[in-house]
Order: sequence, then structure tokens, then C-alpha cells
Amino acid sequence: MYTLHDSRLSGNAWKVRILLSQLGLEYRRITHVLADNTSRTPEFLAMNAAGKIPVLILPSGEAIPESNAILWHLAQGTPLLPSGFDQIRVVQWMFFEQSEVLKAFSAARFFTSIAKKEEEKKVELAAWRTQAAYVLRTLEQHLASLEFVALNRYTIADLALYPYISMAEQGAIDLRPFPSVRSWVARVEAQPGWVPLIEQ
Ligand SMILES: N[C@@H](CCC(=O)N[C@@H](CS)C(=O)NCC(=O)O)C(=O)O
Repeated sequence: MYTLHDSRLSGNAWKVRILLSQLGLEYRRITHVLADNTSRTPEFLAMNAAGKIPVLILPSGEAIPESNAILWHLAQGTPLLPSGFDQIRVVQWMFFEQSEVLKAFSAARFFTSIAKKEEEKKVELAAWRTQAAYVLRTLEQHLASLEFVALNRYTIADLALYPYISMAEQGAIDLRPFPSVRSWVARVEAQPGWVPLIEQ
């Protein structure tokens, strides 16, 4: 059985929960309240020196931090992670997500809708939203003629990009001018096994 260290609202942990569901893998959740700093205890830091969730514990006891490393491990040998040169297209977009998307979209969402510190973080929010607009323009152009980001079918590259982009509006990042991005979000949500952020 797998164990997933997550938090209730984390988009990075959501990626992993979607994939576990899509692959039909059973797991138990250890859901942290990040404000309580339980991801900074010596025990947790021994699993992930960065002190962040998600961390997936494999049935062997091995711990994997970093959402995209977890996706990579779980998807190996499945159609969601192709082999050969196609794999480069997948990893290319997974790096794009970590370098260009994650910080801007997650921080804008956190300070707008979760911590609700829009006034205090005004300057940073403007910079994150400018970066987000650049990302959305890039994806809009890329997805204008493609159904999925890496290949002509759903892969873990789509899954890596999906959570924070789909929640952009929680960071007051407007998705309305990006119809191809919105259609892609809908296509990802239509994949068998997709689960919502908060399950009833
Ligand atoms: N690059 C990491 C980022 C993980 C991350 O930022 N996790 C956040 C929650 S989404 C976290 O644990 N924040 C708590 C903290 O930094 O103390 C990944 O993709 O998994």
C-alpha cells in the first residue's frame, strides 16, 4: 500500500491523487495542516529535506518527494509516460511547469484566496500575475492546434500542468482570454479516473 503525505488544498498533491486514482492504486493519506509545520519535523525532513509535501511512501518504504518525480515513478510502464523520444516532450513540459508555472500560480492563489493578503502582497502579486499571463499566452499558442501539451494524447505532462492552471482564477488570474487553455482544462478533467481537489 502507498502512503501519501499531502495537504487538503495543495495542487502538487492533487496531481498525485489524480494519478493514483487513474492507475487504480490504493493509498492512505496523511493530510498535514501546513501552518502547523508538521512538514518540518526531523522525521519529515528525513523523508524530504525541503520540508514540503507531497511525499509518497512506496510499499517498499522508500520516500519520493517532488510531485513530478512521484508522477514519473508511478507512470513508468503505463501509456501516461511514453518511451523513446516522446518521453523528452513529456519531461520538457514538466520542467516548464516547475520553472515557469508553479511559483507564480500557486503564490497568487495562496495570497489571494487562502491567506487573503492581497493588500500586503500587492507588488509580488502584480509580478506573479504578469508571469502567469506570459505562461497562459505561451500555452494558448501551443494548444491552439494541439489537444494535449506533450503529445497527441494525455500524459503526465498534462497532469503536472493541470492543477495550478485550472485554479488560476483563485489567484485572480483571468482565464477568459485563453479559450484553448480552457478547452484543454476540460479535456484533462474528462480523463477517466480524474478526481476533484476536495473529494466528498
Ligand atoms: N516542487 C515541489 C513543490 C512542493 C510545494 O511547494 N509544496 C507546498 C504545498 S503545495 C508545501 O509543502 N508548502 C509548505 C512549506 O513550504 O512549508 C513539488 O512539485 O512537489
